[in-house]
Order: sequence, then C-alpha cells, then structure tokens
Amino acid sequence: MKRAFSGIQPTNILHIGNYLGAIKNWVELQNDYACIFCVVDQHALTVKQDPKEFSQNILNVAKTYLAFGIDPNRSIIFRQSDVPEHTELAWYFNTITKIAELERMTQFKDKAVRHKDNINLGLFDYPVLMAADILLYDAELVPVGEDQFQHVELTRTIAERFNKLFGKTFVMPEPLVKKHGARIMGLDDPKKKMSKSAASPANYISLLDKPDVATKKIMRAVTDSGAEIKFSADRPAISNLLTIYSLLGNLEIKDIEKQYAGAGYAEFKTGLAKVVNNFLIEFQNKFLKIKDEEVKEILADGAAKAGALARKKIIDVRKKLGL
Ligand code: ATP
Ligand code: LTN
Repeated sequence: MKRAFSGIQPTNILHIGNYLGAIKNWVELQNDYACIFCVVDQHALTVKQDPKEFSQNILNVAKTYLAFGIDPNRSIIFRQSDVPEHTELAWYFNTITKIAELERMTQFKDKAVRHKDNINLGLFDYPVLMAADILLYDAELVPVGEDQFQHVELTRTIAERFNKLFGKTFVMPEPLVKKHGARIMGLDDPKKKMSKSAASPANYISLLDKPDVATKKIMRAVTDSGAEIKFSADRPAISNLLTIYSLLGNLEIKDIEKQYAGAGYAEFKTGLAKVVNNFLIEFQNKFLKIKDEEVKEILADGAAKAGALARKKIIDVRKKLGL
C-alpha cells in the first residue's frame, strides 16, 4: 500500500479550516493509503508556547484526529518529539538546503511579520523539518491545505537533491490539495486565511467554540458590498461563507444560492450558523468523551510503530552520507 503522511501543529485548539483543508481528507484516505498522522509539536515551538497549555494542546490535537474518525487500528497517530529521527534527518537536510530557498517561503515571511519579537532560526528552518517528516517515511502523498503547497514543493527539491548527491534514497512525495476547502478565509478578514494564531478569535471558528459563540462570530462575519448570496471571485467574504456552508452541510453551492435567492445576509447567516453548530455539537460530543489516558496510550503505540520505520530509514541515510 502507498503511504500518506500529514501533520498539524498543536499551537491552539484547531479550527474549521484545519478540518476542511486537512483532516476531512485524511479520513477518506485511510481506505486507500497506509496513513501516518503526526502531531508536529517541535514545529509548534517555533512560536512561543506556554509549557502547561502546550502539553494539553498536544493531547487535544490527537483527540481531534480520533474524534473525526482517524482510526488508530488502521493509521499511525504519533507525536513528532517521540521520534528523534525527524530532527536528525532535518540536520542532514540543512546541509543541502540553500538559505535563498528558505527566504522564499511565504509562511516564513508572514510569520516573521506577525512575530517580530521572535524571528528565530527554527521559524526559518521550519520547512526543512517538514521535509524530514515526510521523507523519513517514504510518503507518496501529503494531504494539506493550500498554504502548505510551497513547503511540499521544497520537500521535493530536497529529496531530488539528496538522491542526486548520494544515490536514490527518498521517494518523491506529491501534495494533495483539494479544490474546495483548501483555503478557508478569516471571518474578520476574507483576504487572509483562517488561522489558529490569528490576533483575534473573531477570525476563526474553533472546533471547541460553544454554539452561541460560533453563532455570534458568523453573524458578525465581514460581508462584501452588494446583498446577493452568490459565489464569485470578486466577492471573497460571501464566497468563503458559501464554501463553509457547502462543505459542512454537504450541499452544492448552487443549491444554497437557490435556497437564499432574494434573501438577505442575516437570513443566510442564520442558516449557516445552524449548519456549523450541528457540525460542532456532533464533533464536541465525541471529542469530550475521549480521555487523556486513552490518547497517551495511542500516541505511545504510534511512536513505537513510527519509530521502527524511522530508525530503518535513518540507518540507510547515515550509510549513504558515509557516517
Ligand atoms: P498557525 O496559525 O498556528 O500557523 P494554522 O491554523 O495555519 O496554524 P497549521 O497547523 O499550520 O494551522 O495547519 C494544519 C493543516 O491545516 C495544514 O494542512 C494546513 O494547510 C491546513 N490549514 C490551515 N489553515 C487552513 C485554512 N484556513 N484553510 C484550509 N486549510 C488550512
Ligand atoms: N507545516 C504544516 C505542518 C506540518 C506538516 C508536516 C504537514 C509539519 N510537518 C508534514 C504535512 C506533512 C502546517 O500545517 N503548518
């Protein structure tokens, strides 16, 4: 079976963008791929974390995977810091990655602006560690949101370069970025992507938002000029809300447009809030039932399985390098 790999940073509680851009697709992939899903805690350290909250966020990301239907009997779920081969491989890749290549990464440029007081080396080197995550497991498919496309491209560059320099070692991974949902925009600013670490919680709908909180955020979401409920490239706000409605409600956009023909934003947003809240309630019921101890066991089991694969690969890499 071909392998797929993906990961999410435990920087906060996840939001509906993380679900629609990533996890939703992972659940389906489990039928056709041997999947590995990682909680990339070492990546998250590139921005400041409160150690106590961080430990809980790590468990919460794993719980989120489970609540959405990632099945630990079919897929490996583990924590990046439990498998030290990731950082070892990242170091080897550091020696063949060019500074100019990292300087082009838009995520680095964005985060450097947002975290002006903490532009650390880890933030700059972040894509190299991500390349190590993927290549360590010979993953052929990397299901991610659109913002990660550039990082997967760099991963391919690194794989190709290593193979050329030291002989065929790594499999060439392909990104899987879906046409719909790969870039959910912020509710307070539809020109920027929804982000866990946005300055204001009005930007995102957290998966743990209570229904009344989610409703408020939707009713206050920015809208475009013109009152029509119609998807169009020059109307990013309503198009974003329609995308969310369609994906969470399992409806075609054109059917939603028909349903709200002649209606105003308030009526549309009330309908959207209903769909979002049904989704949140179903998720939260499952999430809250999962105990910390249960997740810890699943992560330990996942670390053993991922670790065995990683150790085998790193032995080959060291040999190729002459170490
Ligand atoms: P942060 O704000 O801490 O950087 P984030 O919200 O961007 O976090 P990540 O952990 O970087 O989330 O991303 C996890 C996965 O979710 C990735 O596959 C990413 O592409 C996807 N993703 C993140 N934001 C969105 C979004 N707004 N729309 C669709 N997919 C997204
Ligand atoms: N950079 C990704 C998280 C990530 C990842 C990975 C995704 C780290 N390692 C490997 C896919 C494969 C992000 O979402 N910010």
